[in-house]
Amino acid sequence: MNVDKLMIDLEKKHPGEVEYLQAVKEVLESIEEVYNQNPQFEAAGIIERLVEPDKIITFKVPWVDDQGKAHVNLGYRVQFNNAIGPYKGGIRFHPSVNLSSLKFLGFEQIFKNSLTTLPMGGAKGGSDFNPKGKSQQEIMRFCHSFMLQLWKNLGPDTDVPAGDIGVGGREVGYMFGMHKKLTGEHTGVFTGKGRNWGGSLIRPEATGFGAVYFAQEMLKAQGETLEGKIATVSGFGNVSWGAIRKLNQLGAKVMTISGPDGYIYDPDGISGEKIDYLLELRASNQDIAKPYSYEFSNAQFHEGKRPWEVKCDLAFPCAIQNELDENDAKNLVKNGCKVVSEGANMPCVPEAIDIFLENKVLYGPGKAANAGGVATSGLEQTQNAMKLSWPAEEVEEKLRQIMINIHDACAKYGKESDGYINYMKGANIAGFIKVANAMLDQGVI
Ligand code: NDP
Ligand code: 2IT
Repeated sequence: MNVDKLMIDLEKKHPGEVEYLQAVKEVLESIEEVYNQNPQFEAAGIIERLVEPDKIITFKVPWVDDQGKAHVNLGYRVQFNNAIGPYKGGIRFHPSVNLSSLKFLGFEQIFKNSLTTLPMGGAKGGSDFNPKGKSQQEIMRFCHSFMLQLWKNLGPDTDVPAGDIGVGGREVGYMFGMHKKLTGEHTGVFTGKGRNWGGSLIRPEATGFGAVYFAQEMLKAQGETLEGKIATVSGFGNVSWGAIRKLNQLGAKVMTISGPDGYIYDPDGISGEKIDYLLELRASNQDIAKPYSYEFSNAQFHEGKRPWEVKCDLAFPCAIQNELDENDAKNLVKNGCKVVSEGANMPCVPEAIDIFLENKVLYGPGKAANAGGVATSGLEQTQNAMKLSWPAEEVEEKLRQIMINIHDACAKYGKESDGYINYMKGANIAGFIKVANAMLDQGVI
């Protein structure tokens, strides 16, 4: 494999798909050596087949707002690779959604799902629909229309979506409901379902919990713990919420949350009733930053800024891709940050990752650190197939063990001669090998 040549060819085929090309390049650079040591991969064209999705479904999503006006959004499902299991991955509703962002997310999902050790292929879907400011009825109509187009491509053994940005339990409920009506079947075709109709008891918090467990393992490998550590977190969505709760439980202090408009710094720490208050604001579809700083007077809102300028031991980017740039990485290193655990998918730009690796920061890439969400989705699928429900403690213990196993797989392939663990390299190699071997076994299809 020649990474430069492959990237030039891909850029020609998919011009302007910036996020997708960024995600592919990172994986190719990490696996190049292993790939070239295994000529059977080259002979079977594994990489050329792996970088192109199996199938892309695109459709329009017409819907009517509360004033009776019609709108049209674009809908997609990128079914990337199902070598090790049925397609699996979230659905994102956000104005930035386009084919490039969903291809990057679907590509990352292949390796992430492989790392969980569960039988799940990689996929992602979504729409450029913006749920912000929409009424409950508008969201329901949109979700129903989206599913009317997509349902034929899904199934518990075919493709199993879940949530992502802008899609939580409510949206999964509406999409599942329409799927159930069209098929007449109540199956595990979605994960992140309601807790009393098939959902795993800790799926909403699982991604954030997992990102903290991953950070805990990275620290443990250096003989350290989370106790007393200062953490910065970005976003305040599903993933950030889970991360903040678990950080507090394990003795760390959380100083920040953020939104697209800026970040909140709370010197007293964000915990307990403050988290409940934030959840209430979020549920009522309000902006959270300003009301929070009025309610808790020591908190400061830094408009237009990102939390990475705050001194911390641990950083958890949990919002969106490319939200932490080279300067942010320099600031974190200068301020003594030891651990970066990505709750979001690809939140750090490549130049920021280089800075972390050069400075021996413990950097947990999203495909490993945030795999707890999809892993718990995999557990939900298992429970649905068995027609059983496991208690929350049992699911969380399985999740914790999966995160330990992912950490160890990354360490196995990412350990360098001086003992530093390059988790990015380790995650890419460990995730890749399993999928590549499955593709070899199944022939050129
Ligand atoms: P949510 O929609 O629940 O939350 C997203 C949060 O990020 C919101 O607080 C949002 O603010 C904020 N945000 C959006 N854009 C920006 C920006 N440009 N700068 C700062 N903050 C921003 O999504 P999730 O928590 O589910 O997802 C967050 C990330 O985690 C995504 O990268 C997703 O792909 C990844 N992920 C999610 C998993 C899951 O299980 N949900 C699993 C694995 C990864 P506002 O609401 O004000 O727009
Ligand atoms: O990025 C992700 O891993 C998710 N949004 C969760 C996917 C899933 O199927 O649970």
